[in-house]
Amino acid sequence: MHSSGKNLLLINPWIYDFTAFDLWSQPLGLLYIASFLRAHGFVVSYIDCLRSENTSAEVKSKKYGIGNYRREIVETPQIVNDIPRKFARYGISESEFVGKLKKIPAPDAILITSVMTYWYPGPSQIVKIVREIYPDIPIVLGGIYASLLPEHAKNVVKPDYIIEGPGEWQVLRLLEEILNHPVDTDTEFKRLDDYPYPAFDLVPNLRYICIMTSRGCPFNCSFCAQKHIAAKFSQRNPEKVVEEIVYHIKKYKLRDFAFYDDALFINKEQHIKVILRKLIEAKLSIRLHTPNGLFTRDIDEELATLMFNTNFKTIRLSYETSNEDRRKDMNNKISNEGMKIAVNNLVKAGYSASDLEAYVIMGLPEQNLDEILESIIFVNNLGVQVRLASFSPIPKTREFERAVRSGVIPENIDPLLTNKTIFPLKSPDLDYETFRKVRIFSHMLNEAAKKNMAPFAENTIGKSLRRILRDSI
Ligand code: B12
Ligand code: SF4
Repeated sequence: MHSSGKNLLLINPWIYDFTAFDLWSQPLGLLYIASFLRAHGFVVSYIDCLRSENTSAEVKSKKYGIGNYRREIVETPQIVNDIPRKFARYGISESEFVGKLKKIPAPDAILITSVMTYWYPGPSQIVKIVREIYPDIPIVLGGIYASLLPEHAKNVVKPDYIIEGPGEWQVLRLLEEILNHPVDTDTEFKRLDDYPYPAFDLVPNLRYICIMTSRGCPFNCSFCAQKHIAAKFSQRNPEKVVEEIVYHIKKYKLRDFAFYDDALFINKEQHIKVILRKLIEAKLSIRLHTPNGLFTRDIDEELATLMFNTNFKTIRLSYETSNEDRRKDMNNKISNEGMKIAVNNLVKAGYSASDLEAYVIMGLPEQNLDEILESIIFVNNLGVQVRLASFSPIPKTREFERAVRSGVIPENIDPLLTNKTIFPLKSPDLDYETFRKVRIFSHMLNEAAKKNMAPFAENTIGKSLRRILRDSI
């Protein structure tokens, strides 16, 4: 039994960036919080600044539900205006936002999420606007930026309350207190599997579903902040995961599912393999996607076959770099040999190598151009598509601390300067032009891989081409 009647407004802010793309990107944490609070008697309204019923015609959807957001060029913030690219606000227009704000039932509290640290202008702008319209309503900020940079958020975004880390219980307790509204919490929400499914019914133009089979990760890689965001590593019951997928298929009639797990393949015999076998038994017509990099060392023949048979369409492998020493220093969970074995297993299972993608990281401190090119070539020699990911130091990570210690960045760096488009330019070998050429080079090799060509393979032509390449970039 829950008391009810309190209205909450939940907001997913705009993205301000040089580039943004809807790569199965939902504010999943906020959608979890929405259903959790509904289950405790609150009435929830939702404004998603990135999508709208009205602007849907302007959002070009590509295959599998991903696509571009509506884009509006805005003034580039002073601190990054040396970057020769246009700065934009992605999502609905400000007037559409204000129009929606005025239509919803007057809220008793406003809850705003935040994702990338360098997207803080989004929540900041939202707080300004909602304060003008609802000056006396408490504003709560949570999410990744709020968890990693609470002090910055307090001073710059200026919400009334900040919640760090997993938000379901914390926000419930806070709302009880600030709204003077005790809620009967004699509920069964003790484990992840007890949580109600994320509230996808609130999302305008829902085209895909994001699914989490676990929270957190048992590792602690030098560049990753998950330890400061997610709770202790815990996995859901495989049967419950399949039940959730079946529920969403029935309710939304959608086929595309993207896994949001940090570490999907951990404990694979008891977890992902069981989930996939059950999905096969259920004979569902689905397409699965893993935009987050997968642990390659876990992809044995059986897992590869299960992935093929459950229709994994987007497979992104964590590779990062061909430099084994650096890799050990970063996390030690991938090896060149392990990468070859994983690709072989996936090919044996039925994929063509060029269906697969591998993340290569660029712009790491002290990473030179040769290392990046070698890594791209290694992936291309396997026939796999390269996905360049740009390194940027994330607050609270070892890489961030190292960059501060070595004087590369000040401790209180404006998060805008850690934007993934900008930060790699600080590496000694990479200026904007080189960065652009490396991207073009990897696109060219990706096209070659689609035609089963590896121009830089270990043969005489390949060796000679490598020499020419080094001289020309
Ligand atoms: C899924 C994911 C993605 C997805 C989509 C993300 C999205 N929504 O747009 C994809 C694959 C596209 C992606 C891409 C990237 N990502 Co990413 N991603 C994640 C990941 C693994 C999970 C995020 C998530 O949804 N978790 C699930 C939900 C349930 O948790 P949550 O959001 O934290 O929500 C909880 C709390 O935060 C809180 N909460 C959330 N909102 C609110 C609101 C209120 C009011 C309250 C009270 C509480 C609250 O309660 C929630 C429930 O417990 C995180 C790592 C992590 N463990 O967080 C990295 C992470 C967010 N990504 C990161 C990075 C670096 C990237 C990339 C830049 C990588 C690259 N170099 O290309 C790209 C670029 C993204 C872009 N669009 O520009 C970094 C963030 C760095 C930063 N500076 O902020 C993270 C933290 C990983 C890391 N390396 O440490 N990512
Ligand atoms: S990078 Fe991946 S494996 Fe490493 S700590 Fe983060 S989530 Fe875990």
